[in-house]
Amino acid sequence: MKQLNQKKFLWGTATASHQVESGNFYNDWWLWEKEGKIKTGDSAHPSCEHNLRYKEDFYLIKFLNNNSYRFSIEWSKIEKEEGVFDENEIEHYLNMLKEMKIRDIEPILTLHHFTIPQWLYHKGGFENPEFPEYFSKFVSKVVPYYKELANYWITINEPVIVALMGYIFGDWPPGIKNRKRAFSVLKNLAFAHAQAYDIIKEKKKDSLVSIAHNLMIFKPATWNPLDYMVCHLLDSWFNMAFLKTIIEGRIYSPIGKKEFHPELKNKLDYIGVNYYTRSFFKFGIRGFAEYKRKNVPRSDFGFEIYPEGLYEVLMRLKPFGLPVMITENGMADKKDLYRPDFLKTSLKSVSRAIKEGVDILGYMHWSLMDNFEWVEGYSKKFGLLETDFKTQERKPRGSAYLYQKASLINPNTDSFDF
Ligand code: IFM
Repeated sequence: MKQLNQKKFLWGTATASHQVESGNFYNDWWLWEKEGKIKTGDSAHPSCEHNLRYKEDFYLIKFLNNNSYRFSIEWSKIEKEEGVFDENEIEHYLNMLKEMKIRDIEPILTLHHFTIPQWLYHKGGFENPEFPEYFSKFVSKVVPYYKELANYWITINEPVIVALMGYIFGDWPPGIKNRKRAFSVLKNLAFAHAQAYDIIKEKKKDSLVSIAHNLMIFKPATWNPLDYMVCHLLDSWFNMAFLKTIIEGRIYSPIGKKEFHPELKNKLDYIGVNYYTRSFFKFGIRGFAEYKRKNVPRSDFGFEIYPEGLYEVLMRLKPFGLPVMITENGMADKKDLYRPDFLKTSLKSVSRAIKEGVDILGYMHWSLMDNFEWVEGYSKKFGLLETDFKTQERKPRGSAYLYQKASLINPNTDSFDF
């Protein structure tokens, strides 16, 4: 197994620019919001004003005993017009990085977390065949500013979710329901990632670059072999295809037909994994469908609460022989009723996977504070800290105190005493 010579275990939380910043008026999600597509009618502005309050938020990160923080920079603020880069915005994120350095917080810098600039949206967005080049220009511009302060990079957050929500379900911009177009988006995202990977490595050789990949557990609803077949297919499409494409350099089905592109090969230094839940599936006359089991505990989002699954996904990734970072894990639980146990079991899953030989770099809880949950608005509360959106006060939930204790442990050498 490739080891990254890791000194410390990274403990942190994760956020994304559009979800926590004010003033995000220049991306596709702002247009989506103006079209009335946010179920709750909420606005992403001003959200948590993290762009104005980041120093106080870093104080809270230290209060949690965290030594790391995953955040994203907002492409649409930096490049409001095609090819015109806003130096003030670039500097803003540089200042954030400097403040992290002062506080000994290791940044995990995400370059793209769902949103794209409006000018690119009007040119076809993710489907534009030149999408990888547009993204590369942005990446080439910003990396030189941040490279001295950032070691860990995430090029693209959840590429499969981008394609699924925007091009298959059509619930996210641009609201398309067309599988073929979704697969072409995934192909573009694979090339965009690979080019960004090369740019970052060229500018700073020892950077550690990955994507944040959402992995879900698919379980058959019955003993019917067809249910098993469906789950196997979903696992290979949703979980494996994109990952294998950027590791092996072959464009896996359904994104492609295994055609080999050397420029896509070995483009991960570690695997960033976002894990939330498992789902049951059943084969029927109209194809396959999700089977919602009754009487199982669910989050406020309706996801089954299954923290043991984190161990399963970590073991699923072991054969790739790459270090893994949990780049997101968490649940929507306004009352913090289930989160403490969810957190405990998730962290025990991490410990167990480490004992069984998975090289784990760190764990980032989603999220630091309640924030704008895309089409769900502010209705889903993922924060360790509760956000009062009127006063901007952040208040630790019970789980925050638990996480504070956990973050003092090095799971490579010690076990959790919950
Ligand atoms: O809020 C999102 C995040 O932007 C991407 N991963 C899942 C989170 C919770 O739904």
